[in-house]
Amino acid sequence: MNFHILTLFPEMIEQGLGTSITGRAIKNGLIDVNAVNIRDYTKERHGKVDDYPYGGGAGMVMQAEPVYLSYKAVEEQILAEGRKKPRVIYTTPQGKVFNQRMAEEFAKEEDLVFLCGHYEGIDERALELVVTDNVSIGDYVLTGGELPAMVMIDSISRLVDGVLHNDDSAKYESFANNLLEYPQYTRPEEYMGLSVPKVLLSGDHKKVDQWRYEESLKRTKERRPDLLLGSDPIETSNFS
Ligand code: 6GU
Repeated sequence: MNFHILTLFPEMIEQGLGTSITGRAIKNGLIDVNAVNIRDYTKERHGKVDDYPYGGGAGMVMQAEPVYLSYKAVEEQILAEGRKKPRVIYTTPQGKVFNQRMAEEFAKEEDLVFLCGHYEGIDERALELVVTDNVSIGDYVLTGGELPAMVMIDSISRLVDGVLHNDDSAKYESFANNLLEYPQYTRPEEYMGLSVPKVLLSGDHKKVDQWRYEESLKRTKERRPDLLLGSDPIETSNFS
């Protein structure tokens, strides 16, 4: 899986994803992170990539050309290597809110391009020319698209075969079947007067599975009833 990130801050992406599980996945060749500096594609002096907005208003707007040319360079490389034109995700609070189902859909792609904006945004013409998907990570404002791109790349990467050591751990967790994960315990059996639920010590796998399912359901009803109502169901199911 190849991630290409168009950004003014490539070191932020490299540092952020170069650590921990994604860092190991890069070293093992399971994912590739190609952070492309948009500034390398300006033809203006002093690496200028932004300008005042037409019509006035606060802040600066990223110019169309360096964004367009940096995308074209990535597209050219992908096509030259014999792969198809990639989806291009623009990280923006004006996009569809990212969820596990979208992570699963994006994980099927061989290449994904993330376009990270800064300042007051990007010239609309560049977006019109290159973007296929507008995606947000939630209803709040951030200073740039790098953190959202890293959030999405992290959640997509852990769905790539081999990235997680335990193959099962990507299945039985929060949001699989629209349920939150059940509580987990490890040694010791008692801590500060609090005991591990007896069923988990019983060795009866059927009873353990049943208990975990009930805890998942209880937790989802308490904390995220919206998931059960299925406003955005990952898998349509009926709970009674
Ligand atoms: Cl995806 N991008 C930016 N720039 N800001 C955001 C966001 C994304 N999601 C919430 N705020």
